[in-house]
Amino acid sequence: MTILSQNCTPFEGQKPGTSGLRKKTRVFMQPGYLECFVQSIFNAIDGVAGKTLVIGGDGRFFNAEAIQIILRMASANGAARAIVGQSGLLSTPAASNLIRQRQADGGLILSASHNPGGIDADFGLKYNISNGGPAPESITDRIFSETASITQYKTCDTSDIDLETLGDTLLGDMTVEIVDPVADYAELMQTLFDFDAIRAMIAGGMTLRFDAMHAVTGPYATALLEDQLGAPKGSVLNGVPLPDFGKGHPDPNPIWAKPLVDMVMATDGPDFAAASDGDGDRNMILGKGVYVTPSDSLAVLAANAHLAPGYANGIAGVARSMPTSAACDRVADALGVDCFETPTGWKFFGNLLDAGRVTLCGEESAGTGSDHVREKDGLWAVLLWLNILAVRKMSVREILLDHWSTYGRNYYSRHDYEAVDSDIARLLMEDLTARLPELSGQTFGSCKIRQADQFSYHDPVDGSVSHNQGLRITFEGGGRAVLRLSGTGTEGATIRVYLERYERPEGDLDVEPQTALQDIATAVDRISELRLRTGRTAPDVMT
Ligand code: VG1
Ligand code: CO
Repeated sequence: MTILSQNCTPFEGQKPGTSGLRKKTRVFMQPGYLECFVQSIFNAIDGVAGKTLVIGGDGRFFNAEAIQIILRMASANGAARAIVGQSGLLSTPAASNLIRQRQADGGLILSASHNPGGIDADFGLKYNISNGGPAPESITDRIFSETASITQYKTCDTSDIDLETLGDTLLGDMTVEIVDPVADYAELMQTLFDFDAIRAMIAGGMTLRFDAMHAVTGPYATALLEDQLGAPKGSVLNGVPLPDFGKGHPDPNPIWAKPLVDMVMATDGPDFAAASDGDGDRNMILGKGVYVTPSDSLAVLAANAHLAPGYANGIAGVARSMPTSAACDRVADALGVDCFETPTGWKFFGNLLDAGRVTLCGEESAGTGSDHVREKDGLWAVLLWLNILAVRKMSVREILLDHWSTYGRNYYSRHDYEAVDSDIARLLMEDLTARLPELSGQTFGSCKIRQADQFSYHDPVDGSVSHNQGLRITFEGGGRAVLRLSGTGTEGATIRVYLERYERPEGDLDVEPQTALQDIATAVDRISELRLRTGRTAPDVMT
């Protein structure tokens, strides 16, 4: 085998966003594009000589080809071992688990997560560090600066590796180990949850559906829910991973997983339903006749986690991204544990988890997880919900109503305006940022602004500071709006508007959320001139 040093010129814009680099698939497929980014990652971490890497992805179009390219480069750069999921598949949480279990030095996860897949859709790649979590900003900044000055990458002239046969093979001096993508993850889940109790609940007639959305969780959900927990065949829907996710968006929300939502809203619907995203780290939870907002789900999990064996000693603390509702803060208060507010993106939870300051983390975008790995974890959330249902012997709706009548309800919704002209979006945010200091005290409709600022995060563990993490507007009476630009899109800009209003336990807990948030939504539109400036009359997605 010959090691080749290929000359290259930097590609513009290889800047990792909220969760790695995401671009149109055809952009990633340009000759040298993936190679330049991968070599920049290797350069940024002082090379991979002698190191062990975990490699896998969500199975989308270009997944297998990209893995072959990465394997050749890892070998040429002197890596000792690459642990690869069979067929190139690894869910993001399973990859995180493998990095930790095998004490690998890091991992490369190929995914654009909830973004659609296909040659005309999206592709992505991110680097995770040895704790199993996404590289922190200090490393992603270094990667980006490497991409701007790269002149050469290393690869080798070998034929493709067989990704199907389990076991070890050699690629140059590097061992490639193909592993079952599900086995270690499923074993970890068994240590956390009471499988017997869940099995008994399902055998007793509790019905469930899990929509894998033709993405990576299909094999995981089939193994866990059907094979191990005894849910009847067919409980897992769309369980075969497809390179284009069956042409859908593998985004578990009421828009993209509408068939599942319709199913649970029907009178003969299942008792419990859930969906996950492209790479298996998100979850949407539904019960018969009820959608659980992700922020509420985090709060319910925090309040009930001790009912599962893995969390029987209680939780050390909880962390949520800033735009996530404050529902979990009230639970943390009641439990007497800390609650941290971080910027959007799982990379900000890593330090808190490593330091043992928090056990549970969550984001309003349907991500929840715990210290069992360093990524959010869709099936983990599903299993924790099932464990709680099995112990409390109540329906999802009853648990939710009980939660609200104990802690009050944080009415919550996110409104997304997608593929907005980038300049218009940037100007909107800049102008609003400039006006923040003068906003407090002003009244828009029925909403009086108490405070308006830009969120900066001071990491309590390593002292690092991250600026410009979203605009916050709080209102008299406890309402809040947050505006930020998405860091995962591949087309124009996506403006996210997060709306929240708290209702006390004695108040009206059963208002339709969009109605409950109408006044705040109208005020935000007037404050930001969003509709006027973008020409949009309604959000593309409301979660
Ligand atoms: C979105 C979500 C964020 C999540 C990120 C990655 O980021 O808002 O909460 O961590 O996606 O999730 P943004 O910058 O577009 O708002 V995943 O499941 O797409 O890796
Ligand atoms: Co994801």
